[in-house]
Amino acid sequence: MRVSVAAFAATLLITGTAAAQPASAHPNPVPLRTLAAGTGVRIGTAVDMAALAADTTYRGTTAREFNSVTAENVMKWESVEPTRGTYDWGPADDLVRYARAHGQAVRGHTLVWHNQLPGWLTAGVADGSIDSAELRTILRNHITKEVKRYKGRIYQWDVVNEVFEEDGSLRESIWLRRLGPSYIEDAFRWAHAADPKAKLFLNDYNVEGVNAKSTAYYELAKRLRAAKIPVQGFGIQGHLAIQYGFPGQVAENLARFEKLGMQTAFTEVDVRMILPVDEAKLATQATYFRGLLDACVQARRCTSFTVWGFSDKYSWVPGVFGGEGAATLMDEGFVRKPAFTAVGEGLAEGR
Ligand code: 9MR
Repeated sequence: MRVSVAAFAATLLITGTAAAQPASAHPNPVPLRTLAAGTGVRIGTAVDMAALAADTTYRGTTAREFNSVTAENVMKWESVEPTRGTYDWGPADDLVRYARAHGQAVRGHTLVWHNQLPGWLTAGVADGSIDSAELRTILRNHITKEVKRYKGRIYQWDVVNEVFEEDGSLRESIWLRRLGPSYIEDAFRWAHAADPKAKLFLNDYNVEGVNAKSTAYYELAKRLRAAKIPVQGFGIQGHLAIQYGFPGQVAENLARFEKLGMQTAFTEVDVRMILPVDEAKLATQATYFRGLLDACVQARRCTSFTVWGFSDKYSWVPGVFGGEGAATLMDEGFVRKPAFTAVGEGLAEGR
């Protein structure tokens, strides 16, 4: 990425002189997805299917601004197989159809996780009615069925999600406990067999910079790739908080995975703050979004930058972190924040 003077001047024309101005001063700037064209990076969002059905502003913004979408919840196991053997693909199919109609690519999220598992599965494992051999078969069928259903329509799958602890040890889960660590490579093999063209990702939070957890992923990826296991991407969620500081060595972290021949992606970016909101916090937030975006744009193989929702109206943050929020690009009334402007400028300068 090189920024010419002309391109920089064009950026100012497109997006205004930025953070100093209130977000609402630019009622109709160039869509983020237009700015992203030519950067090599798709700009994405998680999609809340209930909001997409009910809220026209939400729907319009999703279509206008983004060229990649991720199901916030409806592709997770508890959603697609709430009762054993009974599938509900409706909402996930709706998202894939919506994306196609709007020229958007779809990231698949997520095949193997310790959260949002169906009750029949966790209960069966707990009471012993599902033994380890059966659990492995169930996992294989789940991955095969879901990946095959969307074969050719999902460009990246988060195959395993959040499998390490902060110290770099494998996370305690029913998968590790019952199947042992080989469940990870099995999951990638099964997903690859079901859709050989989809890029298959590891995905986690707190792995933006170089640290014990991201290094555990690096060692895992190196080992799996040496053994010819089909793992092609490292997904960095990017759930940041301004009170904890910006992570160090983000560029170095992306580069080491790319050196293994892998793609990278930011998959769930949001930047929360302790409420109430003020101008200084919003300005800091904008620099955090921009910092991750720039790392992606400047990396050689960073393919997508996805925000975990674009309006505070539907963000998961306040429900989980008491007293925190305002983590997305737009406020609850869909007014663009300085962070929105910063992302637009980062994309414009990255072309
Ligand atoms: O945003 C999702 C929220 O609506 C769900 O209630 C929650 C359940 O655990 O999952 C949230 O999404 C998570 C994502 O799937 C994986 N990384 C962390 C995200 C935020 O918790």
